[in-house]
Amino acid sequence: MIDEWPGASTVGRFDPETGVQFVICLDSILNGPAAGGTRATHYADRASAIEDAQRLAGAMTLKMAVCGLPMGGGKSVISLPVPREQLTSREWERILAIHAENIEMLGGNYWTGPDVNTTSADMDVLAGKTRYVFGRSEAAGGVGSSAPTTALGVHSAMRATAAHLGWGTLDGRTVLIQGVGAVGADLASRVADDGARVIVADPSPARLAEAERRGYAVVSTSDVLTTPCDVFAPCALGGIIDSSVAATLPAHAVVGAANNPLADATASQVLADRGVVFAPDFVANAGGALHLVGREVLGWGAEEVDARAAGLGKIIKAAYDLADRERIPTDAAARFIAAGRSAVPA
Ligand code: NAI
Ligand code: PHE
Ligand code: K
Repeated sequence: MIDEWPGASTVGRFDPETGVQFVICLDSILNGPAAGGTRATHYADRASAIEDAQRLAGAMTLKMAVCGLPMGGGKSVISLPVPREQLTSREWERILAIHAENIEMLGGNYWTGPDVNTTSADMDVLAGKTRYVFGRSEAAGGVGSSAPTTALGVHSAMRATAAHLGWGTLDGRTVLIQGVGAVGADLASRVADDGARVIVADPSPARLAEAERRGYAVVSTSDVLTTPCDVFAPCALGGIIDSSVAATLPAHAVVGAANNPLADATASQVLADRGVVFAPDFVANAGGALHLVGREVLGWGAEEVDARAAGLGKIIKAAYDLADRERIPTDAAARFIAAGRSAVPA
């Protein structure tokens, strides 16, 4: 996968004591230091960990570029031999210490932040050993979780999609949210406030109980891709829509927070051919980057950040219009927009 990757650099390290593989990918530093979160999860093998880190880093480059943020794209993957919850706190401390050392070695060319299975508390720990960390807790002088701003941006993208499809608003529409974690739960309450009927799926019994308390319908995680809805919102993990899912997904639009929800290169064309509108993930979920980079690098206040996240729908709309005009998939259109705003090639 290194042979085929046009990115700037991939660095790796193995820790024999914990059995953890560390990967940091710098996709691009053309617009500034590469930035992107730290994902801690289990992968089948080292090649899949590297490949995921590379694809996630590529999405970060596009996300920063499309928002005009002065950063490149990067990502860290901490590939765990066991699920995150099975690690002892000692092991996790050791893992974070090694990760911090790896980041420090990159000398500021890579800045990390929270991602799947890492939190602001983990960023506080990393920050004890390296300064190249976004999203520390507010108590430790950071700007805390980026999830609320991410949800705000996804909501804006969903509203723009409803307008584009001629629905006007989300009132009376069915929105199926895959994953009601930090972003998905916040998104659910936003679209419910717009009058949408919310359906959720999540493997966590506690999260489902909360969803039911709020009056949302629930479907099993295995039925997510076959349950009819107006908008499908992937807010769990990526890689869920391959070309065959794209050919059958019973939705009018896909608008969510998950990075890289499309699993192969033709899925977006297959969706487009069926008239299923796809909101490019690296635009729809850019609220988190706006929060972290806007507040911690550019010195924006919370209102400025929220106004920009609420404006992501305008970029989504521009991508839809360009896609219609040029007869190209919406993600390709958004790449052109990103390239036009930065040094990143289309
Ligand atoms: P989270 O970890 O708080 O929530 C993920 C939720 O998905 C959890 O409730 C989990 O139980 C659920 N889940 C896991 N497997 C599932 C499955 N097979 N079906 C349905 N649900 C499943 O994560 P968070 O922060 O809400 O992020 C969600 C996604 O959005 C991730 O892919 C993340 O990379 C992406 N994202 C998050 C940003 C942020 O600021 N938090 C920014 C940009 C992207
Ligand atoms: N991991 C989040 C994302 O994918 C938030 C993040 C943004 C983390 C920028 C670090 C830097 O957008
Ligand atoms: K997280």
